[in-house]
Amino acid sequence: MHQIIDGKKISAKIKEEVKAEVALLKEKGISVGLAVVLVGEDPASKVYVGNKKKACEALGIASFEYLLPESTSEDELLALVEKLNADKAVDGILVQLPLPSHLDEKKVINAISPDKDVDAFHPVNVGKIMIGNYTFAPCTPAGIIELIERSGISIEGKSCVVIGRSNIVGKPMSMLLLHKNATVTICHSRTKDLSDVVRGADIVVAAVGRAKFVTADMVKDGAVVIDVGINRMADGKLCGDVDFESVAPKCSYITPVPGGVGPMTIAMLMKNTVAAAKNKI
Ligand code: L34
Repeated sequence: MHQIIDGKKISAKIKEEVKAEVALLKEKGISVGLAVVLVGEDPASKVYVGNKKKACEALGIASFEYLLPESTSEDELLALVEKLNADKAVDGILVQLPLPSHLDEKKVINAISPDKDVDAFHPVNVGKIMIGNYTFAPCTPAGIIELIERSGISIEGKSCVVIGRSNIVGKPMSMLLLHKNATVTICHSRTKDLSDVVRGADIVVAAVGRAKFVTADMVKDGAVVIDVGINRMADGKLCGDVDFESVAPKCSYITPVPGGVGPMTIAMLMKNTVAAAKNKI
């Protein structure tokens, strides 16, 4: 029988822990603040940014939301980042990705102070993750580690296959699993015999961005399957990168979409923001 890993439940627990920490800091006269910047009108991004604001409010974290028009210039965005870098009330800065195509994501990420980079996308923080000595782990991969460990699954020595090599998920995910002493393989669009590689995995993390990419024939009996995909179908429903219906019966554990990895990303963002606030002490 497979068990469904409930990301909503686990994220609620983490948020309770973070809320208690925020309250403790408040007693010491230390406030916690997060600035979230969204450029443009992407409907999915609006939902995610809205969820981040709600989480801040529920946890007692001050939320500074900047909803900028699609027409925002790079200079304007960089000027805002500079202002937030200097603002003592702001502990964390998050520029929601993807940015409209006229804005250079690399340049914008580079402008964020590494001390406030709660996404851990700045090259300094990426380097720290590589070395294994870091304050911020990127929210989605960090949330996945929590999902696995809080479900009582041990990572050490396991064969983990990450499908996808993005800077946001695939690459940092592989590093975090490696730090947990897993044997890690990264698959991508040029991987030969991808199905064979995935079939060898004890733990599969699917971050491809293609609906129902992982099918039952690709998954070993008893595997743990983590689905990072959020694909919007024509009927408006969300669908993961895993064909849940057919894959679930073969798994020991599987995450649903929605209600799996997504809520964990937000919980870990809250945790990183508190870590940033503690760092300024
Ligand atoms: N800078 N950009 C930056 N940082 C991030 O960490 C993100 N990400 C990804 C996109 N761009 C980013 C997010 O916040 C993805 N992401 C994210 C955040 C929250 C949720 C999903 C992705 C989420 O709340 N998911 C819900 C469903 C929401 C819905 O109904 O659409 C879930 O249960 O999966």
